[in-house]
Amino acid sequence: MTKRPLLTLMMLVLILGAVAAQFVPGRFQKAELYPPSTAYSRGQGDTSKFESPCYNEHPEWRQAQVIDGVEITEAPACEPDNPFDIAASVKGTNTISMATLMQSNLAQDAVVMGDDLDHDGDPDVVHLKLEVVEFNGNSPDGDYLINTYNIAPGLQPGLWAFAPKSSGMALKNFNSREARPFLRAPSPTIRVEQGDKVFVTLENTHYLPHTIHLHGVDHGWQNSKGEDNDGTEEHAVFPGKSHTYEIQPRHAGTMLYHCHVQTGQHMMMGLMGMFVVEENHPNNWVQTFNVGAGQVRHPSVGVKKAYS
Ligand SMILES: [Cu+2]
Repeated sequence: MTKRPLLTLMMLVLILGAVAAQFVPGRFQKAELYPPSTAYSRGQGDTSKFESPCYNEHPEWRQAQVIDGVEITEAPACEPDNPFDIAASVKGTNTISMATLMQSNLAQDAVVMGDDLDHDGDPDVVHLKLEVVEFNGNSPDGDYLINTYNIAPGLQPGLWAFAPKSSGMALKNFNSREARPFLRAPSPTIRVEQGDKVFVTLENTHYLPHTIHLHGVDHGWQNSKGEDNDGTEEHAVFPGKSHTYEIQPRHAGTMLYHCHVQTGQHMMMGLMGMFVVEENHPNNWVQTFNVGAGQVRHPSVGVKKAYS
């Protein structure tokens, strides 16, 4: 009989403990609410204990350097672009050295530079090739899965992006699920000069039809073959097919290119990028593709100009 009050007391302590645990802030929600990468451990005023947000896989890519005569500025950002891609995007995959091309991720016909039509020291005929890539599964930002979308029975892509035509495989190696740094969202910024004759070829490497619509960019309705030049849905480029759009923009500006097939969905899946037309300047070798879509590591003449 003397055991009963002791049992009641123990049960009371357990119940009170369980109630009190509900008020301990963050104790039980943390694991569910936050993906691992955002659960930083913070030292008291000691920044050396901060978890580094950088992989810093390629410290040599971040340095300022000159490749095949192309000056490339330093990249302070975490995930720098491969400087060999930048050099090839500036000089063209057809004129860069083979050693540089081999260290880039670009196919030999990804950025083909042609004649200097106005004799001002830079090429004015530019042939670009874009593919469509799909991202699934892991994000490089953490070891959690990225959101996927049910677009059809059994099809759950995460993201799509246009990518300069590349060489080799899309993943880092056969055991990796990580895309090579060259394949990124958003789609690359494309940069040309006012008056350039630009040929943009979409090689549809994807399983759905897509187009490239050059939104706000000065272009004709038909290309020189009399085919569609506007990239609207009724002129979709089907899987395995390719199509070339021709543009000779008369005005400079910052515009957009995007897929125009099921526009609302395909654009939001990532099939859009900036299309920058710069004012024509002598010896202006622009960085045609900006894969990271951030820092331009080979700034154009107009950007470097000093104004009084
Ligand atoms: Cu599309």
